[in-house]
Order: sequence, then C-alpha cells, then structure tokens
Amino acid sequence: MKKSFRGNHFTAQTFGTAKMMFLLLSLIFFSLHIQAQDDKPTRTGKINIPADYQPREIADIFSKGAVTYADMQDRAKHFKYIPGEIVIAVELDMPKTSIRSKFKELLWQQELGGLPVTAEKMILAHELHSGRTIVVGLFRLAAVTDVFQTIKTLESRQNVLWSSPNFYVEGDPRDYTPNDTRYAEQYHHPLMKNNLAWDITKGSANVVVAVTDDGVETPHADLSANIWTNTGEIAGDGIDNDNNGYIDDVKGWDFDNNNNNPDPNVTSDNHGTHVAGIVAARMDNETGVSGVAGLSKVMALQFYGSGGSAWTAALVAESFAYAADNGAKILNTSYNIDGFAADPVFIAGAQYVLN
Ligand SMILES: [Ca+2]
Ligand SMILES: [Ca+2]
Ligand SMILES: [Ca+2]
Ligand SMILES: [Ca+2]
Repeated sequence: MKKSFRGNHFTAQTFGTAKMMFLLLSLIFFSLHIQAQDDKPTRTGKINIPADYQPREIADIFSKGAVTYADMQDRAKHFKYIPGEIVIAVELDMPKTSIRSKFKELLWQQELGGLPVTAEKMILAHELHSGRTIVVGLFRLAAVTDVFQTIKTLESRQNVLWSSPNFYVEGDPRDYTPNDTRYAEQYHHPLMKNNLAWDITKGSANVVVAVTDDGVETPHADLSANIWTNTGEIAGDGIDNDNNGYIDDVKGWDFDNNNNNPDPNVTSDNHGTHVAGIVAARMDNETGVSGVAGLSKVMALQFYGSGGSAWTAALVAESFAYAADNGAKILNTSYNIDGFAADPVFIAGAQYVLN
C-alpha cells in the first residue's frame, strides 16, 4: 500500500483499510498507556476536569448506597453544584406507568421524611421487576437547607437509594477539534473517537514512536516539528558521540543502506512518510492534517526501500533494538510479517523490544 503524504496531499481515501484502523487504534491505545506511565496526563480539553479527581467506580446506580455522602463530599471538592438543589433516587411502591402523571401530586415532603421541598421535577423512572419503581427526581429545597446535611440525613431513609447535589461542569463541552487545514478530510479521527482522547492527551514530546518503514521525509512541513532528534549525537563530526554504535545518527538511521539518512532514497518510497503522518502529523499548526498523536515524536528508521539490500531478519531485529535502546516507547511496523513469523532472529528482536 503506497500512499502519498507528499505536499500535504493526504486524502480521505488514504485511510481506507481495516488493517490501518487496527494499527491506529493500537497506536492511540499505546500512546495513552505510555503517557500514563511516563507523566501525569494533562487534561487539555475545553472542560476543566481536575486531574486529581479519582472517583470510586459505581457498580449499580439503581442500588441502595450506590453513591455515598462521602463520595459526594469528594466530588464537591472538584465540581460546583447548584445551591439548594438536590437529586434523589427513591424507591416507590407504584408502577412506572403511574409515576409521571402522579409525580407532582406526590407528597414529597412526607415521602422524604419532612424534607422542605419547594419544587420538584422528574428526571427518570426505572421500573423494578416487582412493579415497584425507582424514581430519580430533582428537588428544590427551602433556602436555608444545607444540601450536604440533607444528603447525610437521607442516607438513613430506607426508601432513598442515594442523593446527590446537582453538580455542573464549566466550559465548552464539545470535543477537541484541531485547526489543521485538511482535518475535515480525516474521517478516521471521529470514527476512532480520537477527539475524545484528545481531551485527555494529544500526545507528548516524551512519547517517541519509531516508524520502521521505507524512510520518512523528515523535512516535511507537517512532520518536521515532530521528528525525534538524538540529542546525544553531534552532527557531521564523523564520531559516534553517544557511543550507541551509529555515527552521526542525529535523526534516526537508514539500516537498509547503513547510513545516517533515514529519509527515503527515491520519491516513490513514500509509505513511511504516510505512516508517520498518520501517527504524528503535527497537530494545530494550521497546516495539512493531524496525526493520531499529533504532538508526539517520530523516530525515523528506514529498514527497507528501493535499491537497498536484502531485507533480512538481522536487519529488522537490529532496527528494533535501535528503537528500544534509543528511547522509542512505541514501535510502528506497518509491513507484512508473514515471512518472519517463525524466524528466531526476528523473534529475538521483537522480544528485546518487549523486554
Ligand atoms: Ca551515535
Ligand atoms: Ca557525531
Ligand atoms: Ca535513506
Ligand atoms: Ca498539521
């Protein structure tokens, strides 16, 4: 599959295969995984969700004590709520069909143990098998009533499952949309729900993705900002400054031709550039498209290409080891593995990466 990424000419058609989707899903998963390991994820979406909020998992919301006074106190440390409003889940001895019409007529003050209800609104009714119904309603309380004191009091009422302040979040709830000029053509992003992921992370310069392929156009206008550079190496002095076994490997390595230029040898070798763009075309530079992890780095490793040497297991394994030894956290290998499936040298390379 040779597709053009040259001159920002990504087209919608270039993302067609299920195989590529799988690759991308793997990429974003691993990006998030690595991000979580490396540094605390920063919430970059337009809604400010506190990074230190660690809510308890709610197993069954229609059960007694599904959330507690303590849970709500914890949530209130991070989110605002409407004063004087309370949401109550209460079990009533009547079928769901009767609830909506009778909701306003119910003696809520009595039903809720003398609670000073001044207004009520039904949110939903969940019918139980027994013909009883759990009703979740929004209630306005008399002005002086303390919402949290009320929640604590209601915990001891048998018919109340739980109650909650009426919390709200501030900000624009729409998911993140990059400003890249051809973003709208990239239908895979909403398909993969990347916009949701971008509310949590857009990638990180700390996450280096090694793209082992037929080379990467490192000066590309939509890639150059995201090309990994080997900071331990001094360019052009003919010395292996970082002593990693590769002389002047400032921007990766061409294992196929055994030199320090991982750019494609011929313009028709554009698959690696295409893949690198899917991974990490620079996001929000008002140029071209956006990668899945558009702020992460690409380590360009050329390991095959037109006019190169035989594509041996040793060459593949060596490139894998380079990626792992030089800081890549993710290894992208978008090629046909079948020929190496049971090759011990290839497996050694793959195992080395995993270890
Ligand atoms: Ca070196
Ligand atoms: Ca050097
Ligand atoms: Ca090259
Ligand atoms: Ca871009």
